[in-house]
Amino acid sequence: ISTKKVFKLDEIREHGPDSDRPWIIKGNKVYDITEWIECHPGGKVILRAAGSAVEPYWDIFSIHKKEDVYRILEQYLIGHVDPSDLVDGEVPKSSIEDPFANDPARDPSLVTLTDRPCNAESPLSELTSFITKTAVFYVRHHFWVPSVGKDSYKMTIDIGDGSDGKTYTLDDLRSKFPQHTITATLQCSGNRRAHMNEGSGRDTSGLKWGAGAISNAEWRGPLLRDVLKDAGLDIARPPEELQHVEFFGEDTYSTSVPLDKVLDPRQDVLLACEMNREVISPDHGYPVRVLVPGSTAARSVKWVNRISILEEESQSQWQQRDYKGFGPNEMRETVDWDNAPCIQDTPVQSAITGIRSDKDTDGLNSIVLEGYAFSGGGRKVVRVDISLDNGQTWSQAKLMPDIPKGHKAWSWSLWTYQCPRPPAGSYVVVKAVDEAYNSQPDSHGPIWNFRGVLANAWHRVRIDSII
Ligand code: MTE
Ligand code: MO
Repeated sequence: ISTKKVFKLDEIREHGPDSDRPWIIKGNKVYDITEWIECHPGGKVILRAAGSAVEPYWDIFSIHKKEDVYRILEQYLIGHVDPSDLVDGEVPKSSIEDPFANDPARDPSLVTLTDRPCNAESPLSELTSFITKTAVFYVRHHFWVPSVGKDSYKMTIDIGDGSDGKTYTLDDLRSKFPQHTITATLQCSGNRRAHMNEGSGRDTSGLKWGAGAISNAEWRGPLLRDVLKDAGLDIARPPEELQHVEFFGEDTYSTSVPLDKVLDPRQDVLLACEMNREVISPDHGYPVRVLVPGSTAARSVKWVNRISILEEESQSQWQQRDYKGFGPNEMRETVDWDNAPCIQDTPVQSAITGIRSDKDTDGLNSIVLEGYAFSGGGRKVVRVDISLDNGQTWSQAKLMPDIPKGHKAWSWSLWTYQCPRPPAGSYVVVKAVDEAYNSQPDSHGPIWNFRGVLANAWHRVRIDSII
């Protein structure tokens, strides 16, 4: 296709969200984004701009304003806007509805990485209690917070038998099924990405989370398997070809988990309607979120309104082109996304969240270290090792006696460690071991991956930096 072509605005408008070949305008250039939609990190949301100028959307979604995005777009250039349709050299911009207008007010102590969409860490000082208060539970959104009314809320369950599926109201989910309570930690696949960048000296793509993209809460709601059974799935003997369960969020986010995980009553996969004994807050999925304990948090879909049983994994961007790990030599341009497994269970992790000065029983200067340790798949943390000399010698931290709820260890273990104050400039280090005797790697270089996921090397902190 020649990129010298000139298009009238009327013609461009025909290539709107519902057309076979959607176009967008940026500046005075016209792009056919048909091929981009499939690999666009935001999925189909880009269609909002189809048939018109993209700038008003990118003003809102400011993460697009960077060179690599512009470079991708250039591949789809098909021509220019007819100069006679331009006003002062620009396409007249229509005002658009701000989708972030309904985002809730947030606790100022959250450590905000991006505002629109909201991505915010829990302050480390809040991660020293077993249950994280809802207001300071980390927030990770790909889009805005959709507003879903509790009376208009409907959940459709499609059991993969070719029928239209069965629909449930919030009241159905709350009153027709036994309600279960679990405590479970959610951890973003990108937790500690900043540590991976710093530790390896190599940058990765993605938000630079420290150790606060993780939190623990109490969740309550029906078991998803009970709802699937009610919708007609033979949960004792599901059809052999059905292997995956896909969750769709009101914000267009979607992803899937293996059906086996959902059907096992001891895996505690919930349709959570409560978080910390209150209705779920808007940021965490009001009115219903899926809670897949032990799996990376990306699978716990918020504002879920449709669930489908499928033969294959979700084909969404977030299943197929994100949340996968690769070797330290592999780069975005050459990796084989299709053959890499998506992250479900996560490896063992730990971090130091606090160091404070104290006096020991003899009145001598000491320090108390605090932190969390967590492993995926419900594997319990059995030991936390501490070094005060950057990994030369070790001793064990004390695991807190918190009592998690659920069939497996879905919650983190908090730990403390008291010791004489080491000399300034010392590095204190933590690493944890889970019940399968998995341990953490000592450094990030060998586990570096270009997306910066699964950063779980030993956490080292220079002692004078945070006392
Ligand atoms: N669900 C929807 N619908 N939209 C999202 O953007 N983000 C996922 C997951 N579920 C997301 C979602 C990711 S990547 C993470 S880490 C967790 O939600 C974050 O959950 P939280 O915001 O309650 O901490
Ligand atoms: Mo995430």
